[in-house]
Amino acid sequence: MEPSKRSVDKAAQEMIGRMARLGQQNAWDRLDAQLPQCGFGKQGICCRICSMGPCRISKKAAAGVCGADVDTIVARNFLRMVAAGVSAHSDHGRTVAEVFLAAARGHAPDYRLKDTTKLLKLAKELGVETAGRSPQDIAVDVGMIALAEFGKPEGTQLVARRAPKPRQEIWQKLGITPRAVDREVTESLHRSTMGVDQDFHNVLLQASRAALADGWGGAMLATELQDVLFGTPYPGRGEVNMGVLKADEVNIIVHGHEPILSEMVAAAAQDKELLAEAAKVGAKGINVAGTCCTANELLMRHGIPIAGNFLNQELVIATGAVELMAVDVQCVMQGLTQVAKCYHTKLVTTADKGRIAGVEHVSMEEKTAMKTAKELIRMAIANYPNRGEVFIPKDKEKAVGGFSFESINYMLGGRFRASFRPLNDNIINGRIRGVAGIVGCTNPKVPQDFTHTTLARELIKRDVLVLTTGCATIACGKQGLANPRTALELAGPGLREVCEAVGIPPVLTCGSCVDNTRLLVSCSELVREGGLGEDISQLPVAGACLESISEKAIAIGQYFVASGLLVVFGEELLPISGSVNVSEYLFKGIEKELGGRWAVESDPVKAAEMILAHIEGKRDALGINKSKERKLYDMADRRALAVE
Ligand code: BF8
Ligand code: SF4
Repeated sequence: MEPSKRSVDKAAQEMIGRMARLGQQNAWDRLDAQLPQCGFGKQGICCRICSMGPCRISKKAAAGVCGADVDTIVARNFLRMVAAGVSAHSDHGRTVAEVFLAAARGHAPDYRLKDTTKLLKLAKELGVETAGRSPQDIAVDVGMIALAEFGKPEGTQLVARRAPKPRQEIWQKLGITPRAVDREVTESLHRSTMGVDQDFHNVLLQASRAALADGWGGAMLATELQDVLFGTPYPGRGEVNMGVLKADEVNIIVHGHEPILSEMVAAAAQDKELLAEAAKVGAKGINVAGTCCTANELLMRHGIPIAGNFLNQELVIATGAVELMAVDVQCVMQGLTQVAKCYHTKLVTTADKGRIAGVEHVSMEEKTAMKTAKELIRMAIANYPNRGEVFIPKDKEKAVGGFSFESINYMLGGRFRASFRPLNDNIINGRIRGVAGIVGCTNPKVPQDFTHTTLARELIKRDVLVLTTGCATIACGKQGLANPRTALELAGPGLREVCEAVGIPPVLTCGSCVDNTRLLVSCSELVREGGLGEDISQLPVAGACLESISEKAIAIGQYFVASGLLVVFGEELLPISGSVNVSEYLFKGIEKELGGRWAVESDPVKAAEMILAHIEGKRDALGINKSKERKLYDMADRRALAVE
């Protein structure tokens, strides 16, 4: 297949072509070898959870051996995907909580608590006494409470109280206020095992509760604690795409998810001794770049360049310019081992829970983090003289990263009156029609980056502010959409005016996949600020994930929906089509209960229309489309609303 059909990213196209010429395999080739993929799996109608199976629903067999019908099977599979996604985000969150606690206790000397303002705010929220206490002492209590949220025997998630009151009441009424993360994941697995929960609706209610334990629990805590530990992101410049690799420097790629590793590697790369060692082998410096969500974390906090997103991971190695790729957890393709064998690149696993057969393992422990990071860099330096032919695509784009909830608040309102007011006002007056979150991965079934970026362009053109996370952020970055200079040209007049006045691009990079919780917090703030209804479900806001690979994306989608939002997903990527009842519920019925719903659409232009129709419907219901007609704003109004 033509490289241009596999990716819209020019650098990726070059590398795909090069790998094909060299006879090297990547995910696209492996997908070809898998075709045609199993139609039962696509529809979610196969079950192999007990050994009377595997069973699959067909014209010949309307039920599994145990009698489970198609609704039960599809719903159970969906619940298990959600539970796996929740476990991934939340286990990441737990690791952060452990390191946070160790740092507070002085047991992780290389980590410091960087944002004590956020620490105090979090402490207050969690009921920790702050008066007359040192940040360390406060952090110990915060860390203990946070860690308990993953496995406490009683009670519900504390940060879920951030949701607007009516939202919390909806959850209570349905009995889905999330409890401890471990409990929700365990119960999900129990209920979906053979012979337990066999009412699809009941199964899907648990899917909502488990997902909420992620969005308003484990993942939210991950973001919060990471901000305290590594600093809350504020906008800063960076660069995105494979052109960030340097021909004359030692290139190190950090890949995966937990900033526990990448923060240390980034800091160690500035060590004078190591720079001198690099010079000794003829390198002009040490260049750290990221792929996938770890890259987002580094761009958000330090402006460290991003080499690419999920489907770039193998291509980056094929440049021949990567001395070492250090990976931790999630979205790390085992296929990397084969590509790395074709080059001098050293692939190293660092998380004890994420090892790859035949790959060197250097265990990253919080007590010795800096020592380990330096060891990794020394391995990379020692590998520099082994480089063969290097081919680095030129493409890279400027991007502004760092839009946390706090920084959006600050950018909009200014230091002295940090607030969402200007955003609410501009939504109410119609200059901004609404807000859309574009999240998710890249999938070889879809031309890489195509849907995320087309959708983003369509939405900003129509005055919808776009917030991005995960690999969608990197896709937008690669296409210049996170660069205010180029992206503002593409924005509609109202959005452009506001963005120019406030000094933000129309596409905001909000971080990694766990940072989708920043979007939830922002939605709560839009409600709290006033004028846009009482609950998240009333907001002119939607989420979209048209390129997804991961169970995490399903968990995110479900917690967005259970928070009251519309989520548009790639059609082939949501395996529920085998059950009419499950589909009906997730596309329609759930809206009556939770105010949000799923929709599927693979065409990004049509998806944009769907989102716009949703946004305008919400605006009509709020009555703000009418008020716009009544009130024409003059310059003084505009200044009052948008400037500063
Ligand atoms: O958590 S966007 S491919 S890297 S799953 Fe993975 Fe998807 Fe990328 Fe990050 Ni999120
Ligand atoms: Fe088949 Fe039922 Fe066992 Fe699933 S649980 S494999 S449907 S017998």
